[in-house]
Amino acid sequence: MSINTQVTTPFEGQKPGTSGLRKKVKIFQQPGYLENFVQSVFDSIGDFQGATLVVGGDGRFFNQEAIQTIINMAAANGFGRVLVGQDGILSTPAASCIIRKYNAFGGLILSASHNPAGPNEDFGIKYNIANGGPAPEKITDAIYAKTESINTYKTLATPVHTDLSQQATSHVAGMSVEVIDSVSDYAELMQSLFDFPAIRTLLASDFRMCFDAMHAVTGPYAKVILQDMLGASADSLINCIPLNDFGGGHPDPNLTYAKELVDIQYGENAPDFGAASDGDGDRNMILGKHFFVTPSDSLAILAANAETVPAYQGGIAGIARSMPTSSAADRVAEALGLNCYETPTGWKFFGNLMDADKVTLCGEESFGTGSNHVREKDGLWAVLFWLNILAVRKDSVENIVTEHWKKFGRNYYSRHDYEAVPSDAANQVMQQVRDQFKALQGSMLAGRKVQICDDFSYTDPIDQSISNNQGIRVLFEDGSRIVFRLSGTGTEGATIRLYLESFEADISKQNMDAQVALADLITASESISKLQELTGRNKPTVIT
Ligand code: VG1
Ligand code: CO
Repeated sequence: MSINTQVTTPFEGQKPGTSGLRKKVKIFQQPGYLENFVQSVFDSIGDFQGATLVVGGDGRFFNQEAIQTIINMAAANGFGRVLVGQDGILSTPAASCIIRKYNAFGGLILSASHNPAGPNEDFGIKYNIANGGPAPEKITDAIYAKTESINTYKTLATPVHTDLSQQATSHVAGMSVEVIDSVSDYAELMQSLFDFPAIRTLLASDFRMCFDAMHAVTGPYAKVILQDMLGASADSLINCIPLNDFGGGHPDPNLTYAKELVDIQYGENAPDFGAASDGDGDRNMILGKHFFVTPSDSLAILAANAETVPAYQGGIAGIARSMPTSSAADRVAEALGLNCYETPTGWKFFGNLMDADKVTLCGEESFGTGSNHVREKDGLWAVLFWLNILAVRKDSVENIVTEHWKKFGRNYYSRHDYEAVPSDAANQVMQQVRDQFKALQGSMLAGRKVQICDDFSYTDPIDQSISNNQGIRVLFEDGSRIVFRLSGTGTEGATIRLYLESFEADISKQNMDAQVALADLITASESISKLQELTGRNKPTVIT
């Protein structure tokens, strides 16, 4: 079959952000747009002739069309085999699992995660390397540089359409295309990690749960694992049919966007446990009866209870968290004598630490937790981890969390997002704080002494690569923090994230509402940033 070397010209702005390239579907639908990016990936990753590429996505609008394009380009570029999830479906952690299990060269994951989907919404693509994790910055930088100079891409002169609806192997210009079960490899991995018999017993008792797939990719995974393998009742799984527009929703598992689940968990006769995951299945939200577990606390609690899970019974090597994530996990690491690392935001920074066995568990405040079983954060893994803890400890979510606070202290934590702010205003807010670094240092703010103000930068302890400008930190002597960061995943204007944290060791003061406990820091953050004044917003879009 003949290869077509198609002449093209660069598109502006094909720069991967925190997690891949995300743009409006309409932008991706321009002729050559996806092709330019995919060719730029292929030109930046080394010699893959005859090797295996994993392809799959979260099922959003444009997923299947993009997969057909990628299959033709992979064949024209010399890959030997493509593994693709049935119907084009692979959750992000399942893709990571499959890349590792089948020794693939890498994978292309089609997702804009929790961003809404549909013809007028978002699409995304990212490249994961052979360890199953997101490509590190040196590769994403090379990909971006290539998109700026690209002049040809390779595809087949006569495009082939692969039937993705059946598990079967076919051949495209000498390359084999295997349409595989999207769930089974991942389900098998989960079974090898957790105490399935104990969870099955828990679910067979009077314990009640509710899992919300938010009409996104985890529906089929939850059905197989929670329902078929673990015996959860059908009515305990909601919104489990993946839709290409996620039912018009915003599959971001937080207190604002997962409203249906939150109403159930805070309603009358609420289940004992509630959980949700996001568009591509790498995030999780954990709820108890009338109780919300912050993602930062969740990471700390998983670490403190790791010995309840068969896979981690022998102990864990260490914990890593992204900079804005609260230091609750650090307290556990300290108490257990474990390694503890603080990285920039984005899962790509955890890969080296896990590959070098420096850490076992990783987490982000943005509802992401995971371990070295794959190289992505993993929503259902976190749900199973919690179920495993509940099965072993036979206690409520609320008790487990409040007991944890009593032992380690409570890190009050909240994130305020101001979404789709004009970029100029967002940059002014950041500059406003930067301009005060000197004056703030050593001064009193919100009744506390400021210890350090800086732009967070990170040197990777394994390969020594440096990442600068990863968020502005105002650190107080008592361990409290105010952090400002601009999002790297949005597709409209800029999103400002304001992260707030304070520590409370006094047991009698650990049961306040986080917004109340953090009120003085919230006021102080406005006084130093003029955020609301400069953006014209009088409240955050989302509070988590
Ligand atoms: C956000 C989160 C970050 C996460 C990233 C990708 O990035 O803050 O912690 O790793 O999304 O998650 P940003 O740059 O918008 O703050 V996902 O679930 O979109 O793959
Ligand atoms: Co996601």
